[in-house]
Amino acid sequence: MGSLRNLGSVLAVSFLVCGLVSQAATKQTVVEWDIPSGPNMGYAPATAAVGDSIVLSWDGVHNVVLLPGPFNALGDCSKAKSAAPLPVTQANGKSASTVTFSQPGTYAVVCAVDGHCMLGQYQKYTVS
Ligand SMILES: [Cu+2]
Repeated sequence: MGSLRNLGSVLAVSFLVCGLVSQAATKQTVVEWDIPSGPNMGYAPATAAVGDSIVLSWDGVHNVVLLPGPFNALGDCSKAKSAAPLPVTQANGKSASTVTFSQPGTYAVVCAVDGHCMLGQYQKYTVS
């Protein structure tokens, strides 16, 4: 009986450790989503791991499209128009969409509202 109880304790600790490890392994980043302005025009390219998510949060009229593959704003902003924007949630007067990376690769997170992408409202991600 004692050994069964020990086994139970070991399993409980194992599940706890696994839970902590998996929580630490994925990251959620919040990005204020807008047409960039100021001296550093545009969003700096970023890296992420599979399972990480990006919450893009905004006021006003924007949306979020996830484009897989290499991205060059000059040629590829127009692709965002034909892709479906991600679902939007509303909270505290702000809108938000969440991108969760499920596969490694290169991606661009893009606003498909007219002209916003060409004004720099996109961010490239390398996911590994
Ligand atoms: Cu926009």
